Amino acid sequence: MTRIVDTAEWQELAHHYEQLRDTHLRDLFAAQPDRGESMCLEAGDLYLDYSKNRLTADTIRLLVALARRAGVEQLRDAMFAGEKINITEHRAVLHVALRAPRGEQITVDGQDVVPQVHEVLDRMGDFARRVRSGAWTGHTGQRIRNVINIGIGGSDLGPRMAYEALRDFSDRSMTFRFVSNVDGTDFWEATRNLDPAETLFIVASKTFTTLETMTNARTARQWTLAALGDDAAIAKHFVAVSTNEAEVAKFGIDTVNMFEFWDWVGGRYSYDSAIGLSLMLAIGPDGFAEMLAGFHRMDQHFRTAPIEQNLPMILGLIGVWYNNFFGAETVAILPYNQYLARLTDYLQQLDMESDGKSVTRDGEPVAWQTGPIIWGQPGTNGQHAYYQLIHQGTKLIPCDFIGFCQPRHQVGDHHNVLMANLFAQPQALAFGKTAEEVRAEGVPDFQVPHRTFAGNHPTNTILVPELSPDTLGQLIALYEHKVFTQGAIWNINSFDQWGVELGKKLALDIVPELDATTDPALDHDSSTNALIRRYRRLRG
Ligand code: G6Q
Repeated sequence: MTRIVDTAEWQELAHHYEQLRDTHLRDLFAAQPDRGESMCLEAGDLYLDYSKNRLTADTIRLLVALARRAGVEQLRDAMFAGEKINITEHRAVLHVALRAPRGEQITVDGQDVVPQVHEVLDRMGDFARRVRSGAWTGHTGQRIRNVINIGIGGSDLGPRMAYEALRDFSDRSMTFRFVSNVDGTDFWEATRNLDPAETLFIVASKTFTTLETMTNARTARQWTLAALGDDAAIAKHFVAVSTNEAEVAKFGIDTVNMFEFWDWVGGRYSYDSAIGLSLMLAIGPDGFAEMLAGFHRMDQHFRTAPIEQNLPMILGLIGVWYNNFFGAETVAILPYNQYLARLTDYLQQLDMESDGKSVTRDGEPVAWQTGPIIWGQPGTNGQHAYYQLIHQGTKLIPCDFIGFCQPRHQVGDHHNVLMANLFAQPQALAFGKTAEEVRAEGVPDFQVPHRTFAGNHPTNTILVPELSPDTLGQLIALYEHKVFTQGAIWNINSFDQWGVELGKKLALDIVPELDATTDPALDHDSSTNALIRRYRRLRG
């Protein structure tokens, strides 16, 4: 198979880059008066303005040709058809089935999976209604007021992010917490002021063998039993979300209280499966269904829109343009919404775990850059911290700005101030400020170079009418499919995670070596041996 970098489409882009690399956004805007209106796309409720990027209509045409050559559409269709495109694990990749409406058909190994999805959603809905109404009580008959999700990585970041995002839609009389770190502090802080008689734990783990999660789950069981003193309490205070029924039973959770998902749901793509149970308890089954409908709306767009109008594909292609031709190493994602405080953390895993690969789907080393480093925080806070480097540093950092037209709460004129910042930053990043402009402001000569802004820093702006379960679903699906598009172009498997699997095993050998009652013969490298010895000595 021809390597993507050896195709005529890639070569044309490389040539085009040489022609365009020094062109300033100021000139692109001057040459095309309607650029701000023409370089934009809409899908569902999302509006993407990509005009402040260092590209022309020709660039888009060439990028679209690259996507066709790379077979992005064919891989997309294979995903929707339930083919096993996760080749290293021989699994289908069907997070899109998690939000398929009742009656739609998506088959894996000849079996339609949509009815199973809805059966679990119905069970989740029933459970959520009982807990939220008080019909489901704790062991002593008290109402459940606290829900703690125990999980890590894909079994934590999604529900945690979405709970934060949608907490304004949640039952405010209930407390929701998330324990992920095996650092005992995480569990201790999450439970320190809670009453076990009113607390429900959701143990969320696809494999139900992850060291951190199982350690936290065992501690949670002890914490519950220490207060309630009766094994029978476990059935009222613990439910599991997993693909592994045998391990759930072994842990002591009645599988009647287990919510299932399937091996064709990747961890980082799973929060709209039963992994989102904590979120459903918070916002209710109807809110959850609304979110799934939002996801589905973007899925439909991704599946049917031509590449030129396909919002996730265009976003992915613009990313390829900077990653592979401009040599940009990172992407900043900057939501101007405090409820989205954890969005970038979530997208960091989605993108970096999916496309952080260095061999092709055929196992050959890649000779091109793959997934970027994703980082960022909600605006406006970052403006007072690291935006300095984006404006005046030496690195090229493409940014996604995400804003909402309606605030969740009308608090004075805060929202206009917030949004004015969202509009002003991409403007300043694109157009900068010339030395002449700075001088004309009366700035003393010695300061002029320091107060000059080169501009030409690329940004996307995504505008959304308002934050809701529906638009959150659309936004997350947008980024899922963006990551998909890029992985398809780089010809990597975006759906395995062998680096994470490695991490799950590495510590297992060392855990017994830290036990103070033993005197282990250490046979690691000299650095690791010395560190372990020092730790043992200082731990006492
Ligand atoms: C996600 C990854 C990883 C995984 C966690 C938790 O795609 O595979 O982040 O979600 O390691 O795994 P379990 O759900 O099996 O505990």
